[in-house]
Amino acid sequence: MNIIFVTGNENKINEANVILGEIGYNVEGLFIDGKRPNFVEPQSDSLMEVALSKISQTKSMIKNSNPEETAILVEDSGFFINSIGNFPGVFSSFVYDKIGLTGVLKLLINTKDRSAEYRSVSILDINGRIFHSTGVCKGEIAEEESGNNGFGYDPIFIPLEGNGRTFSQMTIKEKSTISHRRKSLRGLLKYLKHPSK
Ligand code: ITT
Repeated sequence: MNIIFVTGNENKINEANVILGEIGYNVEGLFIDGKRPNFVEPQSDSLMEVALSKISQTKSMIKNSNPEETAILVEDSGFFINSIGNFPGVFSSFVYDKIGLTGVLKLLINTKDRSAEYRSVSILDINGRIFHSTGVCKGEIAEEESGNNGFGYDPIFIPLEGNGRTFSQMTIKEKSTISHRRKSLRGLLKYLKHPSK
């Protein structure tokens, strides 16, 4: 069974390949006419709604070319900071582009509670049947950026299970043993056929 991961973020495909690849699945990105398709992002405060909308947009784009035995995967994540009302949440991409990590760190100056979490929602469409799974990774916001790996908020996020290192100070394999994406994607395994079938 092939898994087509519909995302514009190559890092997410790489992580999905580590998480599902070590148990034999191959995850590929979606290209239509050689390009990654563009999606209309719905105005919603729910990760689940955003992910479901991407599934239905994908299905109308590949209506006549969706081969049997292909699972369509969408995974939507966000970064939620406790002390500022779970901001940026569904606006994580927008906030990252507009104010960057420096701007986010400024929001937390003199804030004692630096707890935050990544949340992930994965939706799988197998021949029209929809399955879903979620994952959370809890941690703290660092005082400053550290590390060169990962993407997005990783340089300022210290997961509880990471010996004090940010996600950016870990290899993709280390991040993928504890991440929100791992919990969310591995939760889909019960719906997927064994990779050799
Ligand atoms: P697609 O929607 O095209 O899949 P995206 O990059 O917009 O790609 P998300 O909507 O899932 O991805 O995530 C929103 C933002 O949250 C993303 O741009 C990052 O800034 C941040 N984010 C999500 N997961 C992350 C992770 O594992 N590490 C660091 N930042 C992450």
